[in-house]
Amino acid sequence: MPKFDTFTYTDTNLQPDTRYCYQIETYNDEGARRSQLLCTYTHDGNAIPVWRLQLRVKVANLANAGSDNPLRVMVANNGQYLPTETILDYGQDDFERNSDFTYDLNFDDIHELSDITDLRIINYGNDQDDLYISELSLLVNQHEAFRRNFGVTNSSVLKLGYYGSFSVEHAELRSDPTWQAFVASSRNDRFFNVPPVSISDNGQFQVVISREQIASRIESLMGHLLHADSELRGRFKWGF
Ligand SMILES: [Ca+2]
Ligand SMILES: [Ca+2]
Repeated sequence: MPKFDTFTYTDTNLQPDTRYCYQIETYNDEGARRSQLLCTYTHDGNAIPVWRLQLRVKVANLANAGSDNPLRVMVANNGQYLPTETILDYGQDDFERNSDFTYDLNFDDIHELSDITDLRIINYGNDQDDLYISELSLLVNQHEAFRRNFGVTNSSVLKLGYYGSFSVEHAELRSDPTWQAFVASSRNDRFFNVPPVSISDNGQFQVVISREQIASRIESLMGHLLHADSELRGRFKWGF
């Protein structure tokens, strides 16, 4: 296309849940120039809603397995949006040896299941404090949608050193048996992804948010902001 023109292009006949990359070439009398590649994924066509996203972390029962560092979690790095990030730090002693805890995650730009294109966790802190993980699960709508079991021995557990990270890319996520079972249940059971509801006095459906859920989501958001918000960072910490 000529420089300084604007245009719209709609690609058609795309495959579902597939990564596509685009590049624009502009030109004038002096030659042509290409943009960077911009990539994103198509939706899978199932339109499975997401109303809660959680990460379960089981810390290994081994010496030095626990960590005082927060865990940075990034999902949906699909190229269209920045990854949706949560820095996990609840008002408790997190990631203690042999602990098993489920954290809420932010899901701002995740509207449906297939927006979850990848998962990445990072041992995020200033201290050289390794974290050893035995099991990881991603929960969507309070059901397990991905699981990785690293076993319990020193040679098998996932070891996250100083800023060490673990990533699950698109193909691995989609081929995970837990993911496939989640999608199958979503397609076969129309109530599988419906949040708890009750009927109000005037006959309307109301979504029921449990005290556990509201407390956990606020605790997750506050812990995230203590690290992510420049106004709060370093000025506040949880007391316990
Ligand atoms: Ca904490
Ligand atoms: Ca440690």
